[in-house]
Amino acid sequence: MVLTLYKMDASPPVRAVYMVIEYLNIPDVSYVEINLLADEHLKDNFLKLNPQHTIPHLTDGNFNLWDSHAIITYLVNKYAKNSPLYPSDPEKRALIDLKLHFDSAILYPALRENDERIFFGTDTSLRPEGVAKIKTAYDFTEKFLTGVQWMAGDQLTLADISCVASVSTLNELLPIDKKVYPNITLWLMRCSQFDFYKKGNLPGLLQFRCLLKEFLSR
Ligand SMILES: N[C@@H](CCC(=O)N[C@@H](CS)C(=O)NCC(=O)O)C(=O)O
Repeated sequence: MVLTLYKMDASPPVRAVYMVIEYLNIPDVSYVEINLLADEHLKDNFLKLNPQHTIPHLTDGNFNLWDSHAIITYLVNKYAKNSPLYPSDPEKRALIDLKLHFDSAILYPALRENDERIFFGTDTSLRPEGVAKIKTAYDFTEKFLTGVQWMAGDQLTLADISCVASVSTLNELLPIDKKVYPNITLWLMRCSQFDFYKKGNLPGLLQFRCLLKEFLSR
């Protein structure tokens, strides 16, 4: 069945899905552009698929799925059951799930709280409470990466892909100080060496950077 991904490249969770598609080499994915800045996610045809009106959104035939974390685990379960990205061992998988929930609950909300006020409001700088949320997110991430190379276990997994989409984008809003956050800095460099990152994350990250610059200089 042909997969269709509803997307906007600047969106970090969309880029997490792109990276997994790249890593797993999934063929024949078609793409539908949803321009959030033009409210295309609020149109009836998209709301019928996804009442929560978020991207990324995936259709696989008649099957509809949204939330990047649900989508990337579905893709591995369906297309690459034995992939080291999401091992089936219960403990290894649980630690990956833990970090996927960390992304959902801490990293991505820190991003959204800040960028929503800029892209959909009138703010042209970060608010102190927004900065504090990003610092808290960085502090946790720094601790998680102490003495280890990857977010969950001893190899790159879905946890890294999901978290790096958010952290690389947070870095555009509040640059990561390499003296305060040496572990995050090294992990970000490690992740950015991979082809799937260069193809799946970098182009949209650069679009995010341009949009941010444009909106901050209004
Ligand atoms: N936890 C969700 C977050 C999805 C999300 O909030 N996406 C944003 C774009 S980055 C969006 O669609 N915003 C439009 C809206 O919420 O109405 C995921 O991982 O997919």
